[in-house]
Parts: sequence; structure tokens; C-alpha cells
Amino acid sequence: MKKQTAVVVIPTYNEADSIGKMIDHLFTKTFPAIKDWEMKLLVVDDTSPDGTYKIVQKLQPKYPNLELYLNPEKKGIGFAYVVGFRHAMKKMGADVIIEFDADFQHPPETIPVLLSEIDKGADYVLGSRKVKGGSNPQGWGFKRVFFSEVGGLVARLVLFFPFKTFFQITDPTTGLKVSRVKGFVEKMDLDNLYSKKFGYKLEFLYKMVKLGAKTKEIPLKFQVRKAGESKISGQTAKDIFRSVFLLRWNDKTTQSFLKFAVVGFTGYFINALGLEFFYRLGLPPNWAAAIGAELAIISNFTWNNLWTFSFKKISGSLSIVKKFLTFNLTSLGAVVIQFIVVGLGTNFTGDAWRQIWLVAAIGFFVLPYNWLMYNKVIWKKKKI
Ligand SMILES: Nc1nc2c(ncn2[C@@H]2O[C@H](COP(=O)(O)OP(=O)(O)O)[C@@H](O)[C@H]2O)c(=O)[nH]1
Ligand SMILES: [Mg+2]
Repeated sequence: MKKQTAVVVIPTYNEADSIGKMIDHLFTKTFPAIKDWEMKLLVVDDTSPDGTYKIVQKLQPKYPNLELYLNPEKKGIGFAYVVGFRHAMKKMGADVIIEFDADFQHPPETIPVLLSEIDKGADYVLGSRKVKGGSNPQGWGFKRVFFSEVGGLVARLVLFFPFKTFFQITDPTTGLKVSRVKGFVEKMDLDNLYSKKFGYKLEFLYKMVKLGAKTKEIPLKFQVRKAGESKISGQTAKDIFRSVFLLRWNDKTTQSFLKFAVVGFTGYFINALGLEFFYRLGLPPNWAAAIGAELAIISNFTWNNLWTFSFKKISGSLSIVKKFLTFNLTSLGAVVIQFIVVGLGTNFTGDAWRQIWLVAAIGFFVLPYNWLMYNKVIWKKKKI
């Protein structure tokens, strides 16, 4: 059987002190030990003023599987990876692509480990400093560790909470990864990145997860930089947070959830106004409240259908009537939840706390309950 091709992509900017050693190391030590993959290396250099690309060009005759992609000017690490990924897929026949640094901070011995996880069925393997066997560089002071830890946690929270990926991915800003091309990188939208700099790491991660990639983490002992300078700057954290926030904000589910919250809030006001209106018309408060509640239900159903879930809108009078009746039934569940939570709560604290318990019941129980019912029962995805 023909061997599959793994392309290692290394972006470089002013790495003249490292790149030659790295290329030699990979072609003489790392690659020959990997028997079941065809190994290639692509360096993407932004015409570094220190002449990094010239070192690569000099070594090309020696190593036929070494390619260079030269950007005419400095465009950022994210941009380098976008062009590098495209080149690896189109010109080098990549089946998997490995993201790697020039500066020996990623130990080359991790490359066969990454590939063995692909062999075992993973689509996306990440080097993590946070799993057992992984670590930050020895020399990192408290401040750098603190920012890395807090930054990683915030990125995970914003990107993935409360979904299972939040727990699976422990080191979201890692730069050591391997990605499967078929079904994943080939489908990834590489044109519309929020960041052409370090934020790309989070965007690639997010997009791979959205494409349903089976992820796996391996330990990464992140090394001290041996030569050259880190390109991480004060702007980097800002760039990463901006990307993370935009990714989550523009996510379809987030947008639906925000609309769902607005519609629910409006429903609450309609309920309250209905109670007031019909009570003043002369109806007893229980009937006035019941009419208010039904008006809220009608409003919730209508706006969620036209706005929140417009991409899976219910249409046709018969379906609408059927779904509306089901919607009334599921709304009854919310009544039962309030009955129980407010009942139990006031038992503990006394009736004076009833409004607090109402807020708790809605926030912690009714909201998740409604979101679940709307998604799984009322506006459930049509089977294709
Ligand atoms: N082509 C290109 N490579 C870059 C750019 N910025 C960083 N790199 C490379 O990306 C890799 C990781 O950057 P580095 O500064 O080591 O980040 P750190 O390890 O997180 O401190 C190194 O090989 C850099 O030379 C850039 O703007 N263009
Ligand atoms: Mg580095």
C-alpha cells in the first residue's frame, strides 16, 4: 500500500540561528525513524531580514522533500499557516499537516507520537502542556505562567463552555498539532480568519472541532527557546481574546441562544402586562394571570419560530397548529418547575424570598429546560 504523506509546516521569521539545525535534525534523525509515513517539510518564511530563507534554499538540493514558500513581506504567523496549509494540500499531497516551530521549543520526538495517534484514528492531535507528562519551560517566571494559565482557561471558557470540548481540550493555545486533511482541513474555511497573527491557533482549533474532528492530546514538554527571539508581544493576548470572542459571538448556536433569551424576557413582560390589563378590566387575578401566561406563550412561539430558529422555521398551518399545541404542553413543564422550586425554596427561607426563588427557578431550571425542549422537541433538526 502507498504510504500516506505527512507535511510538517514551519513558519519562520528571523530564525537563521535555528532553521538549519532544525532541518538537519528532522531529515537525519526524526524522519528516517518514521517508517510508515512519507515525510515532507515546508518552511514558510516572510523574507526574513536575517536571511532565514537563504539557509533553506541552500539545503534544498540536499533534501528533496524540503520546500520553501516565500512571502514577500511579514504577514503574521496565521497568514503563514494559511498559505502553508494550501501549499501542502495542493502541491505536496498532504494527508496530514503538522504545525511546528523552528526554535526547538517543540521537541522533534513528538512528531512520531502525533502520527501514531492519527494511526489510531484521531483526526486532530494536540501537544498539551497541561496533561500528565507535559510542562511549561523551566525558566518561565510566575507572570508568564500565570498569563498562560489564565489565558488558556478564558479561551477554553469563551470558546467551548459548557460543551464537552471544554473538558477535552486542556491547552487551547498550543502550537504543536497535527490535522487530518480528508474531511477536515480540506473543508476548513481558510479565507475568513479574524486574525492573521497568533489568534489563528484558536481559529483553526475551533474550526476543526466544528467539523467534528476526533481530538486527542499528547504531552508536550515545552522547551526554552534556544536561539532567536519570541514573536509573542503585548498585542498577542489581545489578538487571541479578540479572535476567541468573535468566534463564539458569531456562532450560530450563540446567536440563537441570545435571541431565545430576548424572546423569553419579552414573554415575561407580556405575561406581567397581561395580568395587569385583564385584572383592571375586571377579571379575577387567577384568570388574568392565566390569560397573560397564554399571551406570553403565543409571543414566545411566534418570535422563536420567526427569529430565533428561522433557519429551521415551522411552516404550513397544520404543522404550526400541532407544534403550537406541543409548545403549550412543554410550557406546562415550566409551570411545574416553578411550582416545585419556589415551593421547596420558600419552605426553607420563608415566603419573603419568593421573588428570589422565582429568579433562581427561571435562571437555573426553566431556561435550560426551555432551551432543551425548543431544540430537541419543537424546533428539532429535520432528518435529511
Ligand atoms: N512566517 C512567519 N513566521 C512567524 C511569524 N511570527 C512568528 N513566526 C514563527 O512561528 C513560530 C512560533 O513563534 P514563536 O515566536 O516561537 O512563538 P512562541 O514559541 O509562542 O514564543 C516560530 O518558528 C516563528 O519564527 C510571522 O509573522 N511570519
Ligand atoms: Mg517558539
